[in-house]
Amino acid sequence: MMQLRGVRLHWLKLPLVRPFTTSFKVQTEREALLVEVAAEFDDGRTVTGWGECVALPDPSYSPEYADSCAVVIERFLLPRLRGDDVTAETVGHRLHRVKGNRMAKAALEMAVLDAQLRHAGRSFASYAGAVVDRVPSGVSVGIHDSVGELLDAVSGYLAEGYVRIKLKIQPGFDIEPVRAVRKLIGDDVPLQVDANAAYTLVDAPHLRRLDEFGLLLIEQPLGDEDMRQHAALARQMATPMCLDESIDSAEAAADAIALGAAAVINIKAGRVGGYLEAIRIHDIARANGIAVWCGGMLETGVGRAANAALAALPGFTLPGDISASDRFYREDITEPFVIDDGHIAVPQTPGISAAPDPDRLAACRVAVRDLPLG
Ligand code: SMG
Ligand code: MG
Repeated sequence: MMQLRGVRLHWLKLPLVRPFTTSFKVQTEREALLVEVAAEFDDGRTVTGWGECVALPDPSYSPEYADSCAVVIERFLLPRLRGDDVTAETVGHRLHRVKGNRMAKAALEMAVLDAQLRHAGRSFASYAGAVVDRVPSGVSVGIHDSVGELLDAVSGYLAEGYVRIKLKIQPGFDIEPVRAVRKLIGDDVPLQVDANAAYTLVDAPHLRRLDEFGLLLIEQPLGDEDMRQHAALARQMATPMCLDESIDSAEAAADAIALGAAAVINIKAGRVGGYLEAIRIHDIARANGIAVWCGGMLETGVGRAANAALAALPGFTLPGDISASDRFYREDITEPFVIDDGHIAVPQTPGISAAPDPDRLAACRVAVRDLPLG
């Protein structure tokens, strides 16, 4: 058990190596929010833990955004973590009465869990039940101005060794780009698409045209709240339906499975309230014969380390959006993750991730704030 003695928020800005365009925005930099906790344990030792908040700077991917998370952590979450009996496993219950705000909760729980694991000298991989020491690396390729540029980008990633390609699609950039990429890479390279909620059920006949390309899955074609409509679309398509934005909890995962809205689930710990809830979703999906894979939110090395360990659980049967650090960043804030023979190594050191390098942290930081503990 531990008592929180200090909580510090770090706002960072990291330029992207190239713009990343999805159906909802163009990103040229990542504004990251890190949570640093100092936790005092029963034996008197004080240990630092790090969490990464995956929220974007605006409510475009999710209702939450980085500054809303900072406010929620300070005003509503931290007051519930007072006392000397804090454990990572009880953070979720303590925060339960605060509705939603899952990315904020996830970041705080992650920092507490990191401190707890460091104190215990245990890796997150071992704690979570990882069964492999490296995970296959997929890459998410943004929307490009032309199909030619997209093909160049895809060729480059394949040359680096990525074992699965995910294409971002939107109305007007879907059938033809996917056809061209499938022709380029051949039938054997796993290919999938992600619409980030850009279509409606009226587009079903159009989306059905994707069936001819032998895709692994189509990710979140419809709105975040359209669970029933995803089930209806799934019945009209041969391509397996995968949900991302719609799955914000274990309950939502159970509903999606029961409704036939998801044959596959993209698990992102931040979206579902933390790594412990992510593991629960993995367990539910596995018990139901539903494949899962680990999504990405352009994490720094802190969050990337956690994702690599999560993806080493046995139900993660599809390659995740866990690419090398240099897919997004010229310089990371930790030792970079590298792709080796199409795989990313699962960290085995105590805690969830390496602590950020102090010089890199200082170089990327745009703001810092020590939160009152009350
Ligand atoms: O981290 O490799 C990554 C990004 C993967 O495409 C990716 N994420 O909807 O799955 C998704 C998107 C959301 C991120 S846009 C900020
Ligand atoms: Mg997605």
